[in-house]
Amino acid sequence: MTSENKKAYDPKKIEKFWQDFWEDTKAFSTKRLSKDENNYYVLEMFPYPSGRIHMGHVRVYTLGDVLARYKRAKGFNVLHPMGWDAFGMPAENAALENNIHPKIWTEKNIKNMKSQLKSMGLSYDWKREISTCSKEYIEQQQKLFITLFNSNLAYKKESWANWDPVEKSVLANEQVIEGKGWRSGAKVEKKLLSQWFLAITNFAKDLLEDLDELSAWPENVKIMQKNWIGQSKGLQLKFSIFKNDLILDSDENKIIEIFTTRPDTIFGATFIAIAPDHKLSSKLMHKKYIKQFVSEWEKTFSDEETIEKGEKKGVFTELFALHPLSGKKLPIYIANFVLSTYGTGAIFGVPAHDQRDYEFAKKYQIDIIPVIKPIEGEIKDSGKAYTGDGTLINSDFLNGLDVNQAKNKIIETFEQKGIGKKKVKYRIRDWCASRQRYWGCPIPIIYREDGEILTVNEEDLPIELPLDVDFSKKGNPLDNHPTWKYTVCKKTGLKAIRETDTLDTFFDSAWYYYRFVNNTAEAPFDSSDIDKWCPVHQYVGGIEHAVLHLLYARFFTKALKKTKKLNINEPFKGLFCQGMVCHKTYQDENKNWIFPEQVKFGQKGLLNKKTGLPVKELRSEKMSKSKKNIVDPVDIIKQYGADTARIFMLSDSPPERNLEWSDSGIRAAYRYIQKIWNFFSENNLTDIDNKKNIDLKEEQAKKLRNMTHFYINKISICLEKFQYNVAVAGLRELSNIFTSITKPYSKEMLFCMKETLSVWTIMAAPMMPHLAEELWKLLGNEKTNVHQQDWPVANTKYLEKEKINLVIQINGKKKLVLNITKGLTKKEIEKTVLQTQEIINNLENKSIKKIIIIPNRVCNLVV
Ligand code: ANZ
Repeated sequence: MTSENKKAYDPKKIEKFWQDFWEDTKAFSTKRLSKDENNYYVLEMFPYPSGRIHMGHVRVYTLGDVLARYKRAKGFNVLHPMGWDAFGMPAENAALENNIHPKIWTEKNIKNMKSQLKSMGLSYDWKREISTCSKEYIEQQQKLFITLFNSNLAYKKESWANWDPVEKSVLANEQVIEGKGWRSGAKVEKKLLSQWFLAITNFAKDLLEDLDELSAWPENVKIMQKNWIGQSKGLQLKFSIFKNDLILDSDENKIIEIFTTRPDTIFGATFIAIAPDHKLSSKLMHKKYIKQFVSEWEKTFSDEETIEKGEKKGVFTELFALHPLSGKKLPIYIANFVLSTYGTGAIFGVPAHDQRDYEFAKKYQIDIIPVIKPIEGEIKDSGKAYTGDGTLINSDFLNGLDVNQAKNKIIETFEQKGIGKKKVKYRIRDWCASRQRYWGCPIPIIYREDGEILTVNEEDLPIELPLDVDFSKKGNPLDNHPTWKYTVCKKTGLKAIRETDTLDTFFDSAWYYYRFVNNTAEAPFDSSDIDKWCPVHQYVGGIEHAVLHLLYARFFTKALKKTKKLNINEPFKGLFCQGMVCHKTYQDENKNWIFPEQVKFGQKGLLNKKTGLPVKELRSEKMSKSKKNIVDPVDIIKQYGADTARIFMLSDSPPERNLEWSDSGIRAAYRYIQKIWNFFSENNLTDIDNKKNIDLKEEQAKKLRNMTHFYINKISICLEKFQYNVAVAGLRELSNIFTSITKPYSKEMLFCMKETLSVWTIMAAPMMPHLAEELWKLLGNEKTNVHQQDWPVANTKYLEKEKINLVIQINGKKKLVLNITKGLTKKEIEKTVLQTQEIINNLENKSIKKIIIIPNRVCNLVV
């Protein structure tokens, strides 16, 4: 190509061309369903359609796309779908604020975001697109709800809920921040509501134990899940209630069951405390002061954290319990720090060794009896409970034992006496899945006038949302609707009312990946399809979903297995959590946040472009709207193209780490793409036939071939290990090599150059797919496209040729330089060095203490 017809690379035109081409030719539709051993399912967490993609999306979807494209080139039949987590609160808020219907708002956003995602050049099979608010998805999901209901895995019960009085909605504990609603900021109250629950606790043990199966999950995610499930091993024991003024109607009321993880401390128990909503408390409501205490408690929000930090309060019930070993009378209190939802809802208090009990005992002048003597130091009231290890004292037959021995002994004693049992408890609670909100999947349940609760008949599904709703009224719009909830039971003709709660959106995302496998199936999914694709081979998404979403998806899988709808145990074989995209933050003198694009360099430092006033640069943080430290990917793609954005995202840092966004980085990525494009267009290799792998004679050509194979090997390994930044570095290194070869090329070099450029282009394709297609054409491949090419294979024959100079030191002093094969392992280097005669001579009468190896560079023998 001559310099006159050399054109600059214009990503705008070129990228759009290839995106349309891929779509028209159905380049990424999934094929060969039958050949299941070669199937590979790449999934990225589907987005909430807020209307605009952000940098977090760009990062996660680029990572997934690199993997999908790479696996295709490796010969896998890849399923790479995308869809929309389309229900949720923002749509309803938009309805309120902008007077636009949630459905219209959501559909418009999906359309926008879809075109933005397309402009990133992502290789999705769009035929499999799903939207959780679509009629089809709702129908299948309602069937799943009915399955769970029929298996007693979905049930209704009265429970205390965190109530946001402004949003008029129930909040999950995570949505309450310092006692206030996460969105409204209103003080959260408690409200007793009848709600739908999913029996996730039935699977607590499996959810915990099966984490061990997940070897391709990040350790930190597994730890978070473990903590959330919260297994505790201990003793459940009975205390009998001693003399009371209750009308005791059964034996059951004469005892209190208690769960403890510290049975060793039982001789230090000086009181009993029960939860305000314990069944015994409810029997004492005739006492005015108790009723008052409980009603006060009902009004205040309390999660475990606030309880831990807050004041420990209680009331004495005027009842006593009999200590089962010492026979002492222990006063029974109702206390705000005892939860009805954990263990048995009752505790024995050991103020000397539990901080909550200690604070409580101090406040109500209850005895404090130490029973554990610290291993070192003396027992003293240090203003805190002693929770460490030690030796038992003041404990009768346990005296002298250590904590573990005492635990075993006491459990044995209680089991022998038949008044206690070893018990395992879990902290995880059943999943409250109902929301008093409009924009969610309706729960397919009716309440018949005779009191029966029934599921809707399958032929009447889906139960769709009414469109004519009034969002201006407070409360649940479905409940306020004039007609929607009124229906009739078909079987009996009796009147009935529909459930007006909708499902938590985590329900929608707990099974969406199964729907992708066949999004037109008449059942929620076809298990034979699932067998071919699932579990998902690689799931990519944010660490913020480490607990809830991933736990719910795991629960769903286990629950559906139990109901025989599925035959897999875990939904996601591999999990990868990408780091966040960060940017410096900027503030003006009044502490207003300033967008980076509004900041310019002035003579005296940073200035606000608009006002000219000084701006302070603050530390880099995760990009967020609230701090305005965001860069809009749509603008970046418009200006520089998707490949630039992709390559920058991939190269800046390891995928699991946070990434620091920088304009200079983006510009450098853009220049690199231009440079490659120029190099390819300046060297016309169209007519060089590189099909036959001829033997090379010239040194330089041989060297280039060796390097090419070295990088095929390196880049492939990096892609397998999610070291995408190193893979990009490899591409750059190889391109530095081939662009610096002096011209004119010999005939052999022309041949070898074409070989290298072809391989480079195929390897660049997962990361810079548009550029790669274009370069492929420049290489003269008229009839084929790069995304159809097989991944190159490194030939070991060439690999071994690559040598490096290894500096050998003894005690840090250079002794000699060895020319050895590149890329040896530390063990191999050690062996080679120790077998070298000169080193053997040098080491005579010396013994080696340590060998420090910096691969490919230095080997230092410390003697
Ligand atoms: C006596 C004792 C003595 C306790 C001691 C602790 C320390 P983990 O380990 O987190 O599972 N507990 C039991 N049920 C409770 C409830 N419903 N509400 C509040 N606290 C409850 O916690 C188990 C421990 O938490 C149990 O062991 C019990 O107090 C308390 F030196 O029993 B322990």
